[in-house]
Amino acid sequence: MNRSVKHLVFAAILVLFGATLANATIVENNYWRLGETDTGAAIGNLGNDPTIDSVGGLDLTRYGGPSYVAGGTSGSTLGMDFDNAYGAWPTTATEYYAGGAGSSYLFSASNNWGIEFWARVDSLPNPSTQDKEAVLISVGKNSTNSNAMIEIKEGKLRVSRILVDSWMSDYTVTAGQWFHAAYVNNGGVGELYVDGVKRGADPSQATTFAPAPNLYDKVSLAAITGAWGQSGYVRGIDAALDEVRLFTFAAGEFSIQDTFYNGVPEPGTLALLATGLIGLLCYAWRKRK
Ligand SMILES: [Ca+2]
Ligand SMILES: [Ca+2]
Repeated sequence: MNRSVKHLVFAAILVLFGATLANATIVENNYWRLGETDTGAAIGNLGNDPTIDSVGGLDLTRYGGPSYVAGGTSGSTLGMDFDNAYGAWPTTATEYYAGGAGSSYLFSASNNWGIEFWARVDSLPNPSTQDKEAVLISVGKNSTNSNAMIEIKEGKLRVSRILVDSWMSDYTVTAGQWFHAAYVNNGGVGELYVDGVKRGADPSQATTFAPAPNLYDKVSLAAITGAWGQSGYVRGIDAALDEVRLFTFAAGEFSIQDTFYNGVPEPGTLALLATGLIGLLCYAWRKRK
């Protein structure tokens, strides 16, 4: 093996190693790509029923007529658009996805979990005349009022748990603009990140999203699920969502760098690197002979 080939091989190994390490601390629980894993999905088409969870097998049922749109970030070709109307409270969502884990729970970890997604809010409710909160993502439980939500209130992103607690982030939503949001329960502290920057935290009341994840057995996109959803308060939003992921991480190990706020890694990238590395090794081996 000559010197330059050795260097190239070494560099390729380093890149591969680095790429593997980049997302090492996040353990995916559920991952809804909202298009890429749905058979026949194309921009403008009615969303599939169900839409596929490519990790945890919790496929979500379609309600109403959400449709595929162009993806919200690099590495995503498709996302999902919801056109819920706003009215006087209580309004009922007409377009959303929802699913439940049945008799089990969404997580087995007791803390250190998160949810991330890309979102584009198409229109905002008028807080004085229309339903005040518009729900982007909700996790909840069928039998109790445990719904926890990431929602829009008075133009800002807010984290809320019905009848328990809520707190505003300082992030003002711009209609029509995609952004990345990540809520994490990080060692018992609720934190909300937008586009990679922490925009709110709840150190005193970590119950916003309960530390005990066994409160949650349902998840919904663009509406509330759980007990409130069943009571008819299926409050929704006029927005598009993309690349929704529930995850856990080792205590103290969360880094926003491990989320998708810089875009979704192309599935081909690692394969391409591996192919390149094998090619280099073959070349070096042939040269030696
Ligand atoms: Ca996608
Ligand atoms: Ca919409």
